[in-house]
Amino acid sequence: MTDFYTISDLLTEEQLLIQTSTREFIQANVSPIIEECAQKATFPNHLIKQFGEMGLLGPAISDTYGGGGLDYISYGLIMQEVERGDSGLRSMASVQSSLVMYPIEAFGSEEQKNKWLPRLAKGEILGCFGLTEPNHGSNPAGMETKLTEKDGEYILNGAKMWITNSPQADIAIVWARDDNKRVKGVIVEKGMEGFSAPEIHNKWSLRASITGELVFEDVKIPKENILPLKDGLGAPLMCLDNARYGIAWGAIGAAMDCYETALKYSLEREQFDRPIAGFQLTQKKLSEMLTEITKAQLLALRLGQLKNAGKATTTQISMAKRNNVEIALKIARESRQILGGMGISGEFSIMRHMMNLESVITYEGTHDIHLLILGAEITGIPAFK
Ligand code: TGC
Ligand code: FAD
Repeated sequence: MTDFYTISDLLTEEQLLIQTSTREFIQANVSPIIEECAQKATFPNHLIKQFGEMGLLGPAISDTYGGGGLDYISYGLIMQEVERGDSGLRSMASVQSSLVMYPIEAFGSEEQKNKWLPRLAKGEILGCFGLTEPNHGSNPAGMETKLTEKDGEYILNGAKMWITNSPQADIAIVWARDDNKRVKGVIVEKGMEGFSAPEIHNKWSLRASITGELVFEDVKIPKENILPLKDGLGAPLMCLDNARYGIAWGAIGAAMDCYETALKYSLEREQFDRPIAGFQLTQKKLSEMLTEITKAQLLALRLGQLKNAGKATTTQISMAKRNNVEIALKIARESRQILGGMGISGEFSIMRHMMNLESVITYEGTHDIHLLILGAEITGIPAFK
């Protein structure tokens, strides 16, 4: 376990226990099967309930509604250990926790919370989050999906694109503009007439995660499926704050797995009659990886403290998501080099992490969009307006 600055000393007994038990669960249940799932582009569905039983779905959601009632550092540690296994599984868990359970808890009615949250927490049902559209990714403000009211009925029309979990999801949290052009959150249920969720095939990244579209053709939405407590684009952006926070931790897990694999390999692999770990160029790579992992861990921990205190800002979260995913991707690429030809083999996890991280650096706000969010805060001039 990579912990050069003994950050574990700063964690509580409970947080350490959560970290260890999640890591052991992932090692026992994910590591043995995940490469094959990725090669075959299938999602290990049986794990959803097991994740629920382990408390990995909605860990920071109130225990009143079946969530874990844990603090945000515990949530981050869970995401880190899950992503050590695979970013696709972390995607499933973070969508369920931060993008489906969180908006229901934060913006839903008491009935909606009681109806959906306990089953989502147990992994009995799976959710997805539809914000991105075919014509509006980085700029969700342009969304075209419409929720119109006609004779006391609500009708949903439009389409969402690149939606994690969508073909398998039982419910979708969908963002649409109403007749007053306000963004509303809607719970769309599988089986509603006019609603379909075709899968997107041929991905080279996140192959063990199912991604799809959401298509709405005159879908009748009962009023009780509309999230009543918040409207406006700020509502989905609040969800993104939570999910991006989890990714800032999660990416470190993928980075640690790559670094630890490369370190072990470099000590065992001999060329020119000595371990390749003895060459200065390998040591430079390993030293820089460890330095970047340590900086990312410190950034995530401080962000977790701020989040627990209710003080983490969108921009602080952007900085951590952007930095930690970038260093994870660089570490995956450097680790792959250390393994030489073996680096491209599915016998090791590195190439899978590297391919996955190409999605992680794009979703939840692209690398450049996070840079511009920072730039807007520093200068007071948003470049994307
Ligand atoms: P802007 O004008 O800044 O704000 C619009 C309204 O929202 C309010 N607001 C917030 N409220 C609460 N919390 C926040 N963090 C908020 N940020 C903004 C703001 O006050 C305003 O309110 P009002 O009442 O005046 O309307 O918005 P903008 O359109 O200029 O946004 C700019 C930008 C680029 C930052 C934003 O659009 C953005 O973040 N774009 C990136 C899109 C993105 O990240 N999409 C992610 C889709 S989900 C996904 O990728 C899941 S992957 C899951 C997985 O598999 O792990
Ligand atoms: P675009 O917005 O078209 O951007 C293309 C390029 O232009 C990027 O490099 C971008 O940085 C750049 N660009 C855009 N605007 C600017 C600007 N103002 N200045 C400088 N450069 C700019 N979305 C969901 O809603 N729910 C999900 O569950 C979900 N899961 C996903 C899973 C996967 C595997 C992937 C790949 C994506 C997922 N997404 C999801 C969508 C994701 O959030 C978007 O792909 C992302 O926000 C970028 O949008 P886009 O792909 O339309 O790219």
